[in-house]
Amino acid sequence: MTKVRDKVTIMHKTIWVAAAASLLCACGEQAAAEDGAWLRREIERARDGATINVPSGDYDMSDVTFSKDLTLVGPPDRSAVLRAANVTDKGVLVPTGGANLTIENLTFKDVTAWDRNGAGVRFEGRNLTVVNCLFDGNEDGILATGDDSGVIRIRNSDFIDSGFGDGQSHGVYVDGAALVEVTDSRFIGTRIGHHLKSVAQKTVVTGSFFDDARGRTSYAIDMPAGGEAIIRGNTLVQSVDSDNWAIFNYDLGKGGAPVSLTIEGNKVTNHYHGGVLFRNDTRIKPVVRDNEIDNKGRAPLKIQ
Ligand SMILES: [Ca+2]
Repeated sequence: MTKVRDKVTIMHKTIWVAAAASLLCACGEQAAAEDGAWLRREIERARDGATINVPSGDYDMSDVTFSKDLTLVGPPDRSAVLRAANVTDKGVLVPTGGANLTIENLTFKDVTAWDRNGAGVRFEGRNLTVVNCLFDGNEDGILATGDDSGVIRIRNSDFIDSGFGDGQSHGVYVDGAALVEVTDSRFIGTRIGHHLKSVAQKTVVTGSFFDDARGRTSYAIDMPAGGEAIIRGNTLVQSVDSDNWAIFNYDLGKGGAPVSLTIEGNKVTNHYHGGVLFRNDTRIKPVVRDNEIDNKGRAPLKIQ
């Protein structure tokens, strides 16, 4: 009898909870929104150029592909969390075919893929704008496979513990664009890969913070197709166990052309025993000035 009574009590509780949930639903969109399927439908139904407000919640979703222009906006505390419980093909959001995407105030978390390049945003569109987003524990925060006329702008965003750990995945990897611009953002603990890898024709990084932390990060900024590069007013920490000795890399390992390299007004703390501020494997003469280097390693960091 005791067991039956308990069951009845539990049933009453269940009914009460269900009633409360439906009341919440009647009050607004909050209760229905904690559901990846809901957001996937909203994206499917949205008109070209639409803005979708994404309420606080836990959105389990993968490989949401679209070719229209969209803006997705979460609450300012970044409590709308997009993640993929299952292994994805490419990532969570996958804009394609010339799509322009703006994301604001969203969190992307714990994304994996079968090829170890699971991205919060796998960007195959044209222009991408990222404002106040958090990328936490993904194999790639953003992997943009490139439209050579595209513009990728990242502002006030965080990339924490990115990378599978095999050196093939990064905080942000842009494999072709006209411009990559990173402003007032933070990259911490990228695992073996680079915090930022840009194959864009122009790369501008200002006011941002890069810390290898416990990630054994390789380069803070890798520019393997040269181009025009401006790295100004950033703060960087190279760890004692960084996967390589340099903080910035500028070469033509992925084609491109040498145009210009400016490294100025950065503050660097170097724990690595030796190493260099930048590696330049091209003929250009970089502009390097007003950088502050605080050496903590047994041998000093050289400039080049
Ligand atoms: Ca390094």
